Amino acid sequence: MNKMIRSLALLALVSLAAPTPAQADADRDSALMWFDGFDRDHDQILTVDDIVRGGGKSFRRGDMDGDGALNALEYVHSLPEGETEERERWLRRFNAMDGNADAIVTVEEFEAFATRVVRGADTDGDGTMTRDEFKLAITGDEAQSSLGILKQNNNQ
Ligand SMILES: [Ca+2]
Ligand SMILES: [Ca+2]
Ligand SMILES: [Ca+2]
Repeated sequence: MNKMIRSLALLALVSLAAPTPAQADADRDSALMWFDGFDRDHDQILTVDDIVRGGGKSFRRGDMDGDGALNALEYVHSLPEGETEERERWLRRFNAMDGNADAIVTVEEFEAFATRVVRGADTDGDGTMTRDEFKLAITGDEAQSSLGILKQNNNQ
């Protein structure tokens, strides 16, 4: 059960439910860009703290109405016009972060999301997520098998 929730969180993050290989590649690239965006010192290792710290910056930058949280428009605001597919990915990511589905992502929800992602990908259990662990988590067997789960759910 835990394993399934973990995988689904990662899938939601990276949107592996793409129907074509080309889209799956683009989804993976987008996910890796997400990783690299938080890896400020380029050591290819992320902790929950790294993500939370990086996220805090985007919260301050993106929070246009000053309510201390991000709505979907605020979240995708920095994306250039015309990036339709990437916008879709970001919105899926937004929904994955929005734990109580009230269309607003709070700092607490963001922190919970960061924790889920790192725990889900941290296969050697050292509390950090390397870029390789992350890559494996979004492309490995576990992701593949839970992709089946996701498809079933979509078909219901
Ligand atoms: Ca806001
Ligand atoms: Ca929320
Ligand atoms: Ca690790």
